[in-house]
Order: sequence, then C-alpha cells, then structure tokens
Amino acid sequence: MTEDVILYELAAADDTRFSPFCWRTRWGLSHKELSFKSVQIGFPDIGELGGFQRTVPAIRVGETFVEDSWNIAEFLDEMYPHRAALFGCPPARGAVRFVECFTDKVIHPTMLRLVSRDVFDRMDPYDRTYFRRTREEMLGCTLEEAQASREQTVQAFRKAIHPIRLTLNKQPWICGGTPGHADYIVLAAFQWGRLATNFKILEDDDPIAKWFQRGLDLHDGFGRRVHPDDGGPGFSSVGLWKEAMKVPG
Ligand SMILES: N[C@@H](CCC(=O)N[C@@H](CS)C(=O)NCC(=O)O)C(=O)O
Repeated sequence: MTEDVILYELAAADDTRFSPFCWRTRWGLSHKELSFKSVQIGFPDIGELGGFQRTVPAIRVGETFVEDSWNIAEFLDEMYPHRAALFGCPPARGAVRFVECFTDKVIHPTMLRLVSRDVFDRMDPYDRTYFRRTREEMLGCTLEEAQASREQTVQAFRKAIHPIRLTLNKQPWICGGTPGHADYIVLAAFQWGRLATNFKILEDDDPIAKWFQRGLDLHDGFGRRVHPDDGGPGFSSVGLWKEAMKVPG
C-alpha cells in the first residue's frame, strides 16, 4: 500500500489536535512510520464522513475508509505486518481490549470532568453549542460545575489509576518491554489533558507522569512537539480569538 493516509480529526480554534481517540490513531500511525494528512472536521459535521459510528478518528487510504481507533489499529497491523506490531499475538490483543475498556469507562469520564470547561474555551464557536450540550449530558452537570470540583476529582482520579502505576513499576511500558496500542490508548488520554488544560493532573514524580514523558519522546518526539511549550499550536491565542470574534463565553 503506497497511498497517502488521510486522518479526519477534531481541532481546537487554535488548531490544537486535542481528541484522545484521534491521538490513539496518531500514535499508531507514527508507530508504523506512516506520514499522514490531517483533515480537521467540526463536531456537528462528523456524520458527513459517511461512517456508521459518526465518530473520529477515521482514516482514508485510497478507496478504503476505516473508522474507530481500534479498527484502525487492526487495519494498520494487517496492512503493515512487517512493521512493529501494535497488538502482537491474539492473547495480547485481548488484554489490550481490557485497557481500552478501562480507559473509556474510568479514565475518559474523569478526564472529561477535569478538562471539558477548558476545552470549551478553546473550541471554535462553530463547535461550542454542540460540545456543551453533548458533554453536559455525559457529565450529568454543567461544564462549570464539573470544573468547580476538579481538586477533589483529581485526587480520586490519581487513586483510581493506581493499577497503571503498579504496572509501570514492574515494566517500562503498559505492553511490557516496548510500547504498543495499549500504551497509545492511555497516553492519548493524558495527551488530551496536556493539550487541553494547564491544570495539573499528575504529580511530576508519579511513575505514570514519567511514562507519559517517555511516551512523548517516542518517534522523534511526535507527541511532544505539538504543545506550545515545544513549538506547537495551542494556548497562545486562547481568549484573544474569543474577544476578536465577540463570541460570548
Ligand atoms: N470507539 C471510538 C470512539 C471515538 C469517539 O467517541 N470520538 C469522539 C471524538 S473524541 C467523537 O467522534 N465524538 C462524536 C460526537 O461527540 O458527536 C474510537 O475508538 O474511535
């Protein structure tokens, strides 16, 4: 397969790619040493891609369209069997499914509580109404209420992810000696936090924070370079565009 990969994904008003599910695929593509073209799509328009799930990430490679980060990772392993595997053997793949479910049902809902108000601030006005309505439904409260309790939320969160800490005390990566899709699933959740907010989610000496830093260094700093501190787009224009466009907060 020689065609270029197109990755459809969300972006903030300042062009930061913050979506955790899309970061799973971004890291998967970089793991396979594949360059890709990133195409931004607004939240309300995802259905126009024509997928069944109406979610991003989705990729297009020639005539092939694949949606869902898990399906995309499987597709990449099938298409590029000679490049480093994302999953490995069938039992390993099964265990990655657990990591995916834990992340989707424990890490993401809490991360949403921690970052959603900041994401809203950074979002293009076009996406804001949709984002507030759908995310407040998910949270069961307003974005502001979720943010108001984040000190308590983050304390509970650090305890809830202790099994990851224990794993990383025994081995450098969630997948063992080298990183794979399970690492990218969890790294992507923390990348969401890193790119969406300045709020401190992990203490610097936490083994999970150290693993995250190692993750950012993977593939020539692929994940690190996107942050404004490292030359990426990001926080610099927050507030400014809002004022310029006279959009209510
Ligand atoms: N299981 C899917 C979930 C993807 C997902 O939920 N993506 C979010 C963006 S981070 C989305 O597209 N949401 C659509 C919406 O909120 O309408 C995957 O792993 O790709």
